[in-house]
Amino acid sequence: SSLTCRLRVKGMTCTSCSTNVESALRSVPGVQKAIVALATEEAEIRYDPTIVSANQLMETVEDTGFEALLIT
Ligand code: 9UX
Repeated sequence: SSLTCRLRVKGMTCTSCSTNVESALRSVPGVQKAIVALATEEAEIRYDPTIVSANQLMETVEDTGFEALLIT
């Protein structure tokens, strides 16, 4: 199964920042797809909700040093 959530990621200043957040999200078990856009400060993540929760995805972003807010 899969769900998609969008997060606002605050504090990214260069493309390495967004790449680092993307890599962190993609390394989480249950994440099927993660795209992080620097310009819009948005992350779109497709994930298996039986394995990982949106809250855990937000914690993953925050562990990389950025603030995460749930959009949808
Ligand atoms: Mo860019 Mo971001 O030099 O944590 S990687 S500022």
